[in-house]
Amino acid sequence: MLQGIVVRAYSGFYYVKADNEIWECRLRGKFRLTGQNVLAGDRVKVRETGKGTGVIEEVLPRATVLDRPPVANVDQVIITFACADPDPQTELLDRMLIQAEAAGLVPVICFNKMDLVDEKTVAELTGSYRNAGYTVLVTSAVHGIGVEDLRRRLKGLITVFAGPSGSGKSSLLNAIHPDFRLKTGKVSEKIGRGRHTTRYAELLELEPGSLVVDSPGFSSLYLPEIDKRHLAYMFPEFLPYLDNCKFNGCLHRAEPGCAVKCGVEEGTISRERYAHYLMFLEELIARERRY
Ligand SMILES: Nc1nc2c(ncn2[C@@H]2O[C@H](COP(=O)(O)OP(=O)(O)OP(=O)(O)O)[C@@H](O)[C@H]2O)c(=O)[nH]1
Ligand SMILES: [Mg+2]
Ligand SMILES: [Zn+2]
Repeated sequence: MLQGIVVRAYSGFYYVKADNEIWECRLRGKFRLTGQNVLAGDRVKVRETGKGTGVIEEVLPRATVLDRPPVANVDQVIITFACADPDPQTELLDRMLIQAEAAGLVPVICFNKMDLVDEKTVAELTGSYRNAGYTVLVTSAVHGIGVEDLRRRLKGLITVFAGPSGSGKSSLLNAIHPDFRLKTGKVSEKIGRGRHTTRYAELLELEPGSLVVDSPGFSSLYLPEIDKRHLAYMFPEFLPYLDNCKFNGCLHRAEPGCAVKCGVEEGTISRERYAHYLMFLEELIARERRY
């Protein structure tokens, strides 16, 4: 049997790269019974059925998996937002940070289209995330700014570019490697959103050992299955405060003597990030109640 990696999964077809060739594959029937899905990035065993065609017989254990975009075995996620056009939705950004953390991935935040805004806006966008301890890149795919730095970070890894439609994921990948010639699409002037130009997650080889995944944009994301008591630990800037709350089991809402709230008052924790924490906490509590 061949062993390869799914480079693209699309409407029932799975394109598997094995032996430096692409095999068009179907899933073996048993996958329908077990309900197991097969994602781009999955390492699979394929039984050859014809010239360039095969059946996926087995999916090897995954190192990592993301829900959105649906992709397996990536080492790194570059969360890509535009500084403007479309305006960044930090709630979605914070959800994506939690998704990455829950998947065991260290995220990199990339604010693209820096050419569209002034320095002050860039500083405002990046400030609270750098403060929180995240790696934040600032790029312009159109002007090639920050592209070299981005390219360096991809070496030897499988990296997925994730983020809303129109943020410039495909444009950045084209800037990194013009041979990709990925389709890009204008942001709609009327509704101020991207047009969902990229339709499926696709693994692309940047150079031997370095793979990138272009993926379709999305605008909403459920929180992963996490315990509500763990949520605060997924906001890195909360960590120095978490041992200093008055009450054991403090959820950092309205409890007296909450050190996290002190951090917000002092200005070391951003109000917006804290507001998202509270929002996500309510979401997890509501979910618990439903079960
Ligand atoms: N001004 C400016 N425009 C950019 C930049 N990067 C991308 N764009 C434009 O933004 C639009 C959307 O870019 P895409 O690369 O298609 O965005 P995407 O994130 O791949 O979008 P989906 O595939 O729909 O998820 C295109 O018109 C690009 O030319 C940038 O750095 N500056
Ligand atoms: Mg795209
Ligand atoms: Zn607290």
